[in-house]
Amino acid sequence: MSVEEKSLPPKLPKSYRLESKPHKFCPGCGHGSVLRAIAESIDELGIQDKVVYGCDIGCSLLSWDFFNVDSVQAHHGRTTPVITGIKRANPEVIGIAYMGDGGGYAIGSQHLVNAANRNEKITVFLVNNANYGMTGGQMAPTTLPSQKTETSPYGRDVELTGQPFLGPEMVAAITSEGAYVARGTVSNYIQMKKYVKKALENQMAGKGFSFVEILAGCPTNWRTDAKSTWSYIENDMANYFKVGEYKVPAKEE
Ligand SMILES: Cc1ncc(C[n+]2csc(CCOP(=O)(O)OP(=O)(O)O)c2C)c(N)n1
Ligand code: SF4
Repeated sequence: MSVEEKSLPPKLPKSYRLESKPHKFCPGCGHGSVLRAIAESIDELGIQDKVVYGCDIGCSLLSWDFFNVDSVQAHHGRTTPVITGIKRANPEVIGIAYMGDGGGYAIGSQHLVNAANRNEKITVFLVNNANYGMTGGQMAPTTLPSQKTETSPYGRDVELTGQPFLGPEMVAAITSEGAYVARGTVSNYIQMKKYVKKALENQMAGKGFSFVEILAGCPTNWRTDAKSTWSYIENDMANYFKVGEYKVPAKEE
């Protein structure tokens, strides 16, 4: 039976690659919600045939076949320059770089900094789950003060390791006019999707760099049940990482 002949649940986004569903993320993982918001936005904006999607190293790579769009996979944070190159070679492309906080803010942070500084006309979505998910829950730049991880078993000591990294705040500071920068959370899907869609619209309008960080849960490494996963995102994370829009192009202000 072909994919088209299968009877589908009515609300699956058109841009999903159906052969890769159900997806490969752990139950309760935030990546699935973010990817759904991206898919719905691609559908609503009618850009499926223009999107080139790049995923990083980390659990984001599990989305290499998530969408029915041209896709590429790169190393930590290098998804940003790879998508930049594709966009520069073909400005008609809508380039999306998708990554985790470890890839974007630590191992490959230089790529985010320089693409933002150059105001590259691409879109970066970065999932902040406060740890290195794929490798078993080590401390990331975004790990909260006192948060226990595999490499901070007594809780993160900010005197020793610094304060959690504030990505949208940094990107808003180093981009120039035309950039769109926001932080959303999977605990407010409607708002998060609005930011995701606006970031893509900003690229479609050719205005500048667009960047959205999304707060998300990693229940497998946090060792949390559904209720405490949600509470950690909504309370602990959102108390430190303020959700909202950090930079919008002048005409929209
Ligand atoms: C240079 C380098 N260092 C370390 C690793 C091992 N590694 C693979 S995935 C990963 C963690 C990725 O974490 P993050 O970017 O936060 O994504 P998540 O899995 O949490 O979604 C690490 C450290 C690697 N592949 N390359
Ligand atoms: S390890 Fe964490 S980030 Fe990775 S798929 Fe599982 S819940 Fe998601």
